[in-house]
Amino acid sequence: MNYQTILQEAGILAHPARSGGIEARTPIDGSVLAQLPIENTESVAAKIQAASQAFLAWRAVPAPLRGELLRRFAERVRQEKPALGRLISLEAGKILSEGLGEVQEVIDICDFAVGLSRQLYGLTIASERPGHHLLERWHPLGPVGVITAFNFPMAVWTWNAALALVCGNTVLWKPSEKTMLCALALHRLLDEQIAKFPAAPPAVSQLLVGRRAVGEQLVDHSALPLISATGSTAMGRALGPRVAARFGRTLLELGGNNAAIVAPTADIHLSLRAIVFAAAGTAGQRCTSLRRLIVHRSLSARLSPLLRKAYASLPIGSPLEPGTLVGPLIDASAFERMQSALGAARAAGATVVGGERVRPAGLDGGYYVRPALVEADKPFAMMSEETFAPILYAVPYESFDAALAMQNDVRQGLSSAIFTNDMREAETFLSATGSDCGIANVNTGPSGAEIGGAFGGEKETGGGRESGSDSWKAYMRRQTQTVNYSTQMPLAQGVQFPVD
Ligand code: UN1
Repeated sequence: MNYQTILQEAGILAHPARSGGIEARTPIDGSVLAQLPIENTESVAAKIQAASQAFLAWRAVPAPLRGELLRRFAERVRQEKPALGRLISLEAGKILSEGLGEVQEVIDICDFAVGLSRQLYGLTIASERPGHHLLERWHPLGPVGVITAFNFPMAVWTWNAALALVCGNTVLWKPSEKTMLCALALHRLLDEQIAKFPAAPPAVSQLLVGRRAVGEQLVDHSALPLISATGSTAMGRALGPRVAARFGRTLLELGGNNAAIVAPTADIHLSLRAIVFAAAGTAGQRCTSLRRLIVHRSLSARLSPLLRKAYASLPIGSPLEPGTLVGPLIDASAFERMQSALGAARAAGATVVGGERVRPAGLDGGYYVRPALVEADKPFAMMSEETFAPILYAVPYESFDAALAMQNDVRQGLSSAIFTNDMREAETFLSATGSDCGIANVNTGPSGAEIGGAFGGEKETGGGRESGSDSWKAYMRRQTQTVNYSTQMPLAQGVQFPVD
């Protein structure tokens, strides 16, 4: 299928190429897909103003009715799933199965949000005062700024927006400049439903295409009580204090440096499949991608050749071709960062297998690489860094405690895994003294989380939680309420304050 057909089927031709603005490219061969107009300071200010106005109406709409908007949106996404999945492949470079998987994640979180729209539960609390009613309620927060990265160009916005919208907030979305078409195609489906939904003001959700300055304008605007941002730790480090300086809240999903421990009792073949998907899948461009493998020394000699063999046979090429398992890196700078990380690994004395550029026929402008396996006898400096590329560092361990210490000994804390059939190891890994990450898995890799759980991590990963469980609470304000239904005026803590 040619690129124009993919764009057309995803409804993108409604946004014709224009001169000026910003170029949308495909990592498949580096070609330009479209030129998009971008927001300016005035248009961003107008959208923030519109979001603030829309909030005044939307917050008063009953939550189950807000959920109905998401239900209708998800229905449309279901119908358009193949077209949206192909667009993700085209613009983000994910293989088709992963593109479709991401669209499924969009649908899943919408379904979750629809159910949630009837479950925004508060609490009633026992009051210490007679004739008093003490309770806790959750109220809408305000317009929420959502800044997303290229690697999950549809799902991560939906994790935020679906929850934010059922919680009664309005949403302003600044997508990555690398995946604006995905944002346009998905948001168009929501716009369609908003237009047909009398209870929803048109500005209940808005898209802002532009460069970094657009994001900064959201970050600094006092009308936005919450900024949810996904991206690098460097981005979060710059953004967090700016929002905090105006007493705004942030929900940060930043870098990961995810490890898996392969213990002596591990099922090797199961582990191998999980490892290769987590490390080489999505061309290593998930926040949850597996980057460090900590292998019991007794297994290294067995696992290493199996991994090398699996890596050597991975089909690399256009993500639109059936059978491809590894698509392109997002751009040239991702390729350069990968090469410089591999250079540092070699300089540290590690053995690098793979990592070289691959040139599928006819796709010269794309940056394809053979996923790299880097074997070393002990951790070295570069292993502490997140390189957004398919590099898997493997090091041996002797004792379980040492493996656990190695797994936790990085600045990031997103996801982690252990492969073991030893119940004591598995439970210790999941215990308070085990993995220090936001996500900890047993006998499955660190990537590919379901939407039902809270997603996010500790330390330099930023501490935010999105998606399932009670993540919705981040998008609401909590109010403690006390009602006196007696004729007396007792004070808490028995305080006496007699007034005639
Ligand atoms: C990300 O890489 O930013 O767990 C999100 C996963 C996906 C989401 C990853 N469900 O790999």
